[in-house]
Amino acid sequence: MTQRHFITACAQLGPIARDEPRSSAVARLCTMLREAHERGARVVVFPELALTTFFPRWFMTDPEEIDRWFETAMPNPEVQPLFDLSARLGVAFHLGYAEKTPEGRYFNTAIFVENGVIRGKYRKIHLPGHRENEPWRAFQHLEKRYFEKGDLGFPVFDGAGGRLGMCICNDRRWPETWRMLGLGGAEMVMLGYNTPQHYPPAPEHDHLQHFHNALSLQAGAYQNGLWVVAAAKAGREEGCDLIGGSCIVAPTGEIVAQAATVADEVITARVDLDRCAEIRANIFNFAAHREPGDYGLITAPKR
Ligand code: CDV
Repeated sequence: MTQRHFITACAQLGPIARDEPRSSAVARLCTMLREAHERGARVVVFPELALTTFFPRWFMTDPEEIDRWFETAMPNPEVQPLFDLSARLGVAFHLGYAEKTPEGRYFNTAIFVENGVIRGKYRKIHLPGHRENEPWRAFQHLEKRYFEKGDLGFPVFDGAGGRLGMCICNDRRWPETWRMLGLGGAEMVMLGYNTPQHYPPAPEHDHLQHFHNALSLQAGAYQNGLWVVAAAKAGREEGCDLIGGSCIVAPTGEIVAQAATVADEVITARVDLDRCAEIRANIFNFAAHREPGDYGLITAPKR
C-alpha cells in the first residue's frame, strides 16, 4: 500500500522573461524537480502558467501572437523532458499552463502527472481581470479576454496515495472553491499563482497582498481539513512585481513551510494525509455539523 505520509515540495519560480523560451523554463523546472527528489519528495508543485511569462498583462489582438502562449498538446516536445525526469525519479508534479484544445478553446489549466501519466486536470473557474484594453492600468490583467471559464468543475482524483484536488490563483480567494474540494474529499490541494503586488483597481490594498494570500490559503486548509501546497511565480517580471510567499499549510491552518525569496526556490514539508481527520472528525465534521438547507443563496443565480 502506498504510504499516506510523504515529503511534498513546493517549487516557487522567479520571473520568466517575455522572450524566455519554454526550453529554458522547463530546464528550471527540471532543476527544481531534481532538488525536490534529493530532498526526498514524492510530489512537487509548480506555479500557474509556469512555462511562460504571465502574458495576460499585455493587450493583444493578433490571434497568431496570442496562440504562441498556448500549448496545443500536453506533453509536447518542449515539456517532455519534465515528464521523463519525473517518471525516472518517481516524483509526481503539478504544472500550470495555457491550454488550447483541438476544438480551439482556451483555458488556464493545471495538471497532476504521476509515473508519466496525467492523473488529474483542472481548468480555472474564477478568472479575474477584464476583457478590453484599460490603458490607465500600470499593466493589464486580461484573463477574461484570453481564457474561457473552466468546464471541469472542481475534480478530486487519486494521486500520491490519497485524494487530491487543484485550483488556480484567484480561485484560492473564494471559499466556494475550498468547500467544493473539501466536500469532494480532497486531502491535499495544489495550486499555483501569479499575484501582482500592485492591484490597480484598489491600490490601497497593495500592502495587504501577502496577508490576503496567507489568509485565503490558511482559511481554506482549516475550514476543510486539508493540506494546501501553493506555489508562486514571484519577483519582478517584465516590470511587474509578483509576490512570493509560496507555502505549505497543514489542515490545522498552520503554515509549515514558506519561501524566503522571490526567486526559484524549493521548500518542503512532511505531509501526513491522515492528519485531515484532526479537523474533519471534529470541528468541521461535515456530516455532523453542516446545514446545507440554509445555504441556498450560495448556489442561487448571481446578482
Ligand atoms: N493570476 C491571478 O488570478 N491573479 C489574481 C490577481 C489579479 C488579483 C489573484 O487573485 O491573485
